Amino acid sequence: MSLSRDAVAVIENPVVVRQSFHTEHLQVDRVETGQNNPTWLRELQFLHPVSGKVSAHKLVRVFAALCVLCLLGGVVIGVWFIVKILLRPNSAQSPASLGDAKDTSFCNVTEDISVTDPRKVFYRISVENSLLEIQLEKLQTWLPVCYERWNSSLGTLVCRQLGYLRLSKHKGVNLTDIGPNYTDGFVQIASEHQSNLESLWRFRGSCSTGKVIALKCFECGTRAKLPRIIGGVEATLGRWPWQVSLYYSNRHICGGSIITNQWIVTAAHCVHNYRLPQVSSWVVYAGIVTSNSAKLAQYQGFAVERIIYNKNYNHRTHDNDIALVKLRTPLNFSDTIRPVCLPQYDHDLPGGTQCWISGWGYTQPDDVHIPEVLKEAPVPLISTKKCNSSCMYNGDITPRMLCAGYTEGKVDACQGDSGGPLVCQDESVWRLVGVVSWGTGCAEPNHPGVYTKVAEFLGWIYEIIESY
Ligand code: 4AZ
Repeated sequence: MSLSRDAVAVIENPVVVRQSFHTEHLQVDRVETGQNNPTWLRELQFLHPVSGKVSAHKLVRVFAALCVLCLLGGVVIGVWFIVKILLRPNSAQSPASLGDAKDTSFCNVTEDISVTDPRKVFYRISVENSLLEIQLEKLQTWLPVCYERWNSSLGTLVCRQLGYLRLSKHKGVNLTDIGPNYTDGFVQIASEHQSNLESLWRFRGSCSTGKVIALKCFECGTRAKLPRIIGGVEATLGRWPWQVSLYYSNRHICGGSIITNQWIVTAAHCVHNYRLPQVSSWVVYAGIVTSNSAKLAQYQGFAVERIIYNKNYNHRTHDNDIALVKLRTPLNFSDTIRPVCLPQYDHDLPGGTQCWISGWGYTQPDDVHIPEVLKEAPVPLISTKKCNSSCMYNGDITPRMLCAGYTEGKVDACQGDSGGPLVCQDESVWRLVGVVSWGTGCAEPNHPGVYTKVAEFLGWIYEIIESY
């Protein structure tokens, strides 16, 4: 991750005006006085090519003419300078631009914070009593779901809508046990076959089974209450418990994120060049913040069983830059090793949403320096409209990518952070919204980090995890 050096304000280079006399175009004849003349005089003698004899009077006139010319030139340059300074935007007043080597003021595309939510049905699980609650399109209230025609496959689908990988537990709870909070009616599962989950739910005034659904989904996206460094950029153990380091031949190559006890999400470009049969050269380190070989020798790395990168990955455009790594043995979850949640279906976060990146990537854009300790930084999402504008990536951002960072640069992911997480906290859980993918340089103005948009790959992730 790159936190670029706070450079001092750079004043724009004035154009260096070189005044040169192109004597080579002018014939300098041999003059009798030739070799003994001082240089300046020799150069002036071309002005009198016929005789080569220069009277003092003429010399004074030429000299005076030159002085006038110089004076005029000076005045013109001075006026040009003043006009340029007056026309410049007042960047010194903006603290964000203090360290900018490049002017970002031309890139004032306003952030589009409104996102249209395509969802018609909303789901939540009550923290108090684990009841599944549904909000149907035109109704404002959250309703419990009648335990009729319910099964575990439906439970898995509901959990996945919410960004949880799978269902952990489900049961029917007696209406008499849930208290007086639910008086507005129920949601019931339609008796006729439905092709999608959204059209399955019906409003009912009563629930004939006398039972409603309670569920628990696979737990993810939480962290233990651990101490942290205030104001620091070095992460403490347990702050990003899903972060892993992917080692290839004893070298840190990329980051990754734990999503189940056997699966890691990373970038396709991290693993694309090292396909089979070198799977055995990969080792995954989890539950660490210090990533140097000496320290890691104390930890047990996890061997890799399989690497699957998205077959639509395009190494030229960076499109579909996502891969899954399966571990040979499952991880034991603890305070320092935990999975992150996936994004909810159809739920785009607006530009400006504060998210976080973490990784062991380069800490200076121009310096091949890998930090020992995991670094973290907050980065706001940037809407694709803004990121695709001509002042940023000019149309290179596909619907499977998203941008995060700052117009003025300075904080960004960099080489070595690739494959690692961009996480955003949503409804109290942390979700893997992006995977560090690419960008023009690191922390450059108008070139924020580009991330694989995980929400576009939910179906692919579930499919792979179920089939391998
Ligand atoms: C890389 O080379 C890389 N500034 C990763 C992220 C970014 C640039 C390059 C974003 O892996």
